Amino acid sequence: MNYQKYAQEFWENGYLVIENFFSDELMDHLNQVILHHYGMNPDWEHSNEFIEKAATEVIPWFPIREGDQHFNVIEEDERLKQLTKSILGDHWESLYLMVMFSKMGTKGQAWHQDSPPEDSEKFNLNRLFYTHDINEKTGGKTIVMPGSHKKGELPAGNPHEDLENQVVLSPKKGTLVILHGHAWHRVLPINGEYRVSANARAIPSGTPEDITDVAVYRNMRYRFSTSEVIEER
Ligand SMILES: O=C(O)CCC(=O)C(=O)O
Ligand SMILES: [Fe+2]
Repeated sequence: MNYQKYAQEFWENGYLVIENFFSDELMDHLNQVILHHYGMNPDWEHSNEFIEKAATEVIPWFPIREGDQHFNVIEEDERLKQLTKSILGDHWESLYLMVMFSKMGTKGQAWHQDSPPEDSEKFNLNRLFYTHDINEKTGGKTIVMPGSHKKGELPAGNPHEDLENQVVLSPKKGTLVILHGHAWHRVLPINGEYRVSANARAIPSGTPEDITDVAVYRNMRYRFSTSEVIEER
């Protein structure tokens, strides 16, 4: 794997897609672990205000934080570590591993940035992997705006509208998507029985651990730790 080339591509576009990064066997196994954890009809965890206003319907789970060992193999993957190091430099750190589950017929996730972009040095790195195919049938495709990690604040506007030059990703089982937290991104509505993604987030050295506490949406900034809208847009 040419880590330097991948890092260059990442810094140019704000994202990177590598198919077949993880094996089908590992992904099938983790998908089972995930479905076992959630069941098919899990309760929402976010406040109703957030779900309505953010137009984001996803239920997070932090398995490693809860002592579940099944996902350690992702954090310990040497290729993923090397790739992360070539992007973030030495002394990068793992932030947390978050699984996201969305039910059939839900909205996906509106356009957002995972953290405010005012300080370009302070950001999280999403290391997303997919335990099942995301396609026309399942819905839930991930949309990214190339180069937007360098464009500052996501413009205010309609939470889910198509934007010119957006790129639609259909990650397959085992695909790794590396995505800058300041890049503008969203997830389309879910058509299949469920949609699952997982994200082993990392940070460059010197980044505050609560970097992802405030997210930027087109209609607000939202603080997760206190469940409050801190700015209307
Ligand atoms: O599930 C995805 O494809 C993207 C999720 C996302 O927005 C994130 O992990 O920051
Ligand atoms: Fe995100």
